[in-house]
Amino acid sequence: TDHRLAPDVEETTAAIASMEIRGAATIAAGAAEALATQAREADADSPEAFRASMRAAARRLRETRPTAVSLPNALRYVLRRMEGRSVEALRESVTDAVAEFVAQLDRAQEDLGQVGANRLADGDTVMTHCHSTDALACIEAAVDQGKEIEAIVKETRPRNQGHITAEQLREAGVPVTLVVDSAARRYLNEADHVLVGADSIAADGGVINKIGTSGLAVNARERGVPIMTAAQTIKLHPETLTGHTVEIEMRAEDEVIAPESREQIGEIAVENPAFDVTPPRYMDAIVTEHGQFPPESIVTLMRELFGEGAAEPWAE
Ligand code: RUB
Repeated sequence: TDHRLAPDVEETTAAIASMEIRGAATIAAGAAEALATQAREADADSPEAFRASMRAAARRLRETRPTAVSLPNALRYVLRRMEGRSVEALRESVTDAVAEFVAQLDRAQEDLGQVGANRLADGDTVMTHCHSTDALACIEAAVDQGKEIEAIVKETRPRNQGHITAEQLREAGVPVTLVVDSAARRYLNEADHVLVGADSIAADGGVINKIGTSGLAVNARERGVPIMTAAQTIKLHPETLTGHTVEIEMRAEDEVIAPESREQIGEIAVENPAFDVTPPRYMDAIVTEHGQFPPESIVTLMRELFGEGAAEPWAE
């Protein structure tokens, strides 16, 4: 059967794939809002057709990028709350669930920001990697508490999300020093904390985040600089409870090297993994809206919040 997707859903799908919408929390909010759009615009003539079109939209959204678990977690949250005997009732249950999900996402970020801010002292310098709204929430909360914070921002090749971080920190009144990724170890001498986000957190406490996070964590440990991950619980990866691993997205090689340069070099391989895994022993704390956890004990929270292990709600 042909489950036509609302044009806005197609647009969101393309925007996530092209990284116009990016970062795990923002992807989750975008996907949830696309489900609300689908619910509003689906011209289903029966409850079954409506449900089928919602599942089709969820499957399409899910296929966009593989690593940030906040995306399937958002889709699960909404579809599991879809209920009603009429199309109208179903539609309302979806739009209500989306509104609740997005509000919860914002509240979680605010709450974890307070927790993360408590780890930062007046006068501290924080080193960042990539662009994480959860990580920025910690620095912004610290600034709101009246602490003076400075930042050393890694540019984060190949896509330079560090530029977004630099701009947002500057807007928050934080003095920023931008450095190339390979300068990170040198500048760890001047950092009191390393603060990163997460796309997924595995049951063993492994943190999956932008490529380069694991090397940064090892260097930070060697320098004695504490490193924390700011990650609301939507980043917990339920499938890792049953032994699955987190898929690391491989992106296009033209993000790494321009086609002309590559042609000039000749026959070489280019690889572009977007994420890596930081083993729990190199991470000091995972900061969530439920407080901070040593990575090794995050599994308790994961079981509590995601332990149900039901069938995927978008299955055909
Ligand atoms: C973004 C990235 C971010 C996490 C957390 O990668 O690795 O650190 O997604 O972000 P990309 P947030 O740019 O490839 O999406 O805290 O905003 O969820």
